Amino acid sequence: MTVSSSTKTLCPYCGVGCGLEVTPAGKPSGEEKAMNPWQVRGDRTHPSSQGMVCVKGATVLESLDKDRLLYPMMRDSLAQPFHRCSWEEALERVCDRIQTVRAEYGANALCMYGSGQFQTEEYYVAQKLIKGCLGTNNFDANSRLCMSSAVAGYVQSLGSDGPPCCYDDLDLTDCAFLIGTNTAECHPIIFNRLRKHHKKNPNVRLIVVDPRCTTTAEAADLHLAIRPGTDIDLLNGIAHLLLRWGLIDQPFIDAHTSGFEAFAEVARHYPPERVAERCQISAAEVETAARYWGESQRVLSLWSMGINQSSEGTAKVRSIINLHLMTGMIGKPGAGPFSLTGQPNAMGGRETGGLSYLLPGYRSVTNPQHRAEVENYWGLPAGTIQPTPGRTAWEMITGLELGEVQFLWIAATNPVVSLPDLERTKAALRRSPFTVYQDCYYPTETSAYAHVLLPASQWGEETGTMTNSERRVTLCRKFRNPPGESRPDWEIFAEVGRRLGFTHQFAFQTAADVFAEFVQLTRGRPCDMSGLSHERLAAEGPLHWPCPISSLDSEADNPTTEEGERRKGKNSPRLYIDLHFPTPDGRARFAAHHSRGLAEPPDEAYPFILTTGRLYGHWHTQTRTGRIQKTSEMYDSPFIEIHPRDAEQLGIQEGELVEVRSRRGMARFPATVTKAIAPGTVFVPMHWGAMWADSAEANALTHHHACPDSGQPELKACAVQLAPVKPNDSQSLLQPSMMTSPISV
Ligand SMILES: Nc1nc2c(c(=O)[nH]1)N[C@H]1C(S)=C(S)[C@@H](COP(=O)(O)OP(=O)(O)OC[C@H]3O[C@@H](n4cnc5c(=O)[nH]c(N)nc54)[C@H](O)[C@@H]3O)O[C@H]1N2
Ligand SMILES: Nc1nc2c(c(=O)[nH]1)N[C@H]1C(S)=C(S)[C@@H](COP(=O)(O)OP(=O)(O)OC[C@H]3O[C@@H](n4cnc5c(=O)[nH]c(N)nc54)[C@H](O)[C@@H]3O)O[C@H]1N2
Ligand code: SF4
Ligand SMILES: [Mo]
Repeated sequence: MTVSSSTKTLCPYCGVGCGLEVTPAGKPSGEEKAMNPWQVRGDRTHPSSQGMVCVKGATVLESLDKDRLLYPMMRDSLAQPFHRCSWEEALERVCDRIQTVRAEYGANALCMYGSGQFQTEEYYVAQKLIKGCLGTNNFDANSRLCMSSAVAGYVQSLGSDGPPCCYDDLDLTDCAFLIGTNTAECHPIIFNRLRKHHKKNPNVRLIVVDPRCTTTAEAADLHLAIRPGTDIDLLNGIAHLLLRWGLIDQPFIDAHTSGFEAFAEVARHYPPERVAERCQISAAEVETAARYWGESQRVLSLWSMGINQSSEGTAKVRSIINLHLMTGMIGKPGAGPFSLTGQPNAMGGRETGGLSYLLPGYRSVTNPQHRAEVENYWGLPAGTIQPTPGRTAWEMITGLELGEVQFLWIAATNPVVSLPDLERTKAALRRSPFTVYQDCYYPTETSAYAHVLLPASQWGEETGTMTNSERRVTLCRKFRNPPGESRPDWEIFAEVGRRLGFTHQFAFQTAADVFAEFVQLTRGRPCDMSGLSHERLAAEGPLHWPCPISSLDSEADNPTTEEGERRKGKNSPRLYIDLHFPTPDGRARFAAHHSRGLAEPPDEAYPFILTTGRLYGHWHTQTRTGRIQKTSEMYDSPFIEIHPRDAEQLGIQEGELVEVRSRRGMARFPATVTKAIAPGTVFVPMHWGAMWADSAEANALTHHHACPDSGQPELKACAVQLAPVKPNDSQSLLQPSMMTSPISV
């Protein structure tokens, strides 16, 4: 057991990636009996966070021993109770099933649905097992619901995935453009840093684009409360004015981009009056935003789910990048398009190929050379890796409906809360012939739909790496033993691989071995991490990629320049500082997009736009934060935000229960009547699944329609109708406390 007096690790929650330090708390005595044996604080030496943490990082220890899944369990059908079984029995059943399904239906009837909460090593071993050894690309992750539009946008516009900026840019920008992100609640330590810089420097502008007046928007110099789904109109409107005023960087455009003319032609159709009407803001507000852009030397755009979770998410991302390209604001300190990663290791997922069209090292399954490189490295026969993308998360659901998916392995995600159109999702999972669920907690909403439960160890119980939003890789060290019989995810995947006959491919002894194998596959790729190892990260602390091994000891480089640092294998904080982009012609590409609008616009029957999102103290489906006193006490219950004008029209009073219906489902929430939301739009948090409240699931209402380029569903907008619930109906509808028994299907 690796217990030392102080263990440096990373916060397991959001993509800010704050360093944490865990120390033994000393012996509990007297009334302190319930005291946790560990205590946690921010790691002052972590360069990304410099000792800062938010409430989630500060309280995470409390969740470690609550309701853990401690041993494997199984049952023959969902109608039966689970019974405890040995790892031997559980793995034998899983492997038998994989073999039978492969033989009877082919490898494409097998699916794994994973998570940005895997460590990089776990992601990598899963890719090798599913896409390599089993020969199906049906591995997808919850990042499909999260970052896939950012990935597609970066690839299409810049030639490769990878956020080009770093957190130091937060202190260097003179205009922060925050669009579709509630940074103050969801990336709090990034927001604190930006806020400090903004407060200290009166000339620095802060623009926030969000249909809600969030905590983030409250701090802005300019808040544009646009109608949901009108981001492209606004972005094209800003471009229109920059063109009209000549505030563009023509030499940059000429030397480093392509497609400008087609884009400029589109932007000509977006005069401020038209944009104002579409976005339901004033023309003066559009002009102010454009003026801030035009007057600034270093604009830094930050975005997250208000952009990505859209049926035109990729086009939205590309429209943000357009503004950076036309003003030359990329590849220099303080400027650039900077997607804020949601989960702690969504970045590592991208590096290891953790979506159904990717392969490790920012490779693609559709590229024959990429497939050959990976097959060769994995010691597999040519042609093993399939040339077409596998199923997206939602296509796994439709595959179950059609009987095409016969085996589903879910790990480190809770889809019975987080996937769209939950009634349909649940019905499909009920039909699943065989579902394996690998999680740390029991019960969760998803465990009710599984045939086999595999207990995973989690944060603090296994050593591995994660990459945060600024491409910085941290070694997350183990400080306690896994409870019960739980095991690290990568060990479970590797064991299954060996049992299926791939002993050579899964001979890893430690996570460090896995990492060493993985980083070799990134050699020469845009996300080159070949200079990294667990050993080096332990010795030097967290490091940025690109970090190639090739010139670790090169004498010729000038270490005082960023490029010199990079070539010496040191951490390189920014991409594209040479203004060369990884496209065939080395130029970044403009995109010419008009908005297509929402997939399900409001109409007479469903007149409101429902948007969904997050709260500061909760993490997703509450598997951890719902079990922590401080964070669970921060919010009494779920709620729906509704504008006073709409509330009055519908006869809804503050605190009254509102029934919300979409074409797919129903949910009920107490009303929060507030001007913080635009009229015509309502907001509910995503955190309350069936375990934590009755009928308060945001995703009972949402739809699955997704961006055609990224496959990311439009979780941020669907059409709903509202009605107050009559007082005598409202009894016992809300149970804010957690249910104690496993929920049934
Ligand atoms: N406290 C907390 N922090 C988290 C998480 C958590 O669960 N809790 N989860 C992490 C993860 S995985 C993620 S992905 C991130 C998400 O981080 P964010 O994206 O910041 O969070 P959300 O609340 O989902 O959505 C952000 C905002 O988008 C706005 N929005 C809705 N529709 C539109 C639109 O059409 N246009 C624009 N411009 N804005 C729109 C919403 O009003 C909302 O305020 O947070 C990470 N951090
Ligand atoms: N309506 C609506 N829906 C949304 C969103 C939204 O904004 N609106 N956001 C979407 C986004 S961006 C995201 S990222 C998803 C998040 O949705 P989920 O991924 O479903 O949410 P989590 O609650 O984080 O689930 C993670 C699970 O992994 C388990 N876990 C933690 N660590 C480990 C580990 O090391 N190993 C294993 N095996 N398990 C582990 C936890 O116990 C938990 O059950 O929700 C999506 N759904
Ligand atoms: S900002 Fe994110 S990474 Fe940092 S402590 Fe909070 S949840 Fe953890
Ligand atoms: Mo996310």
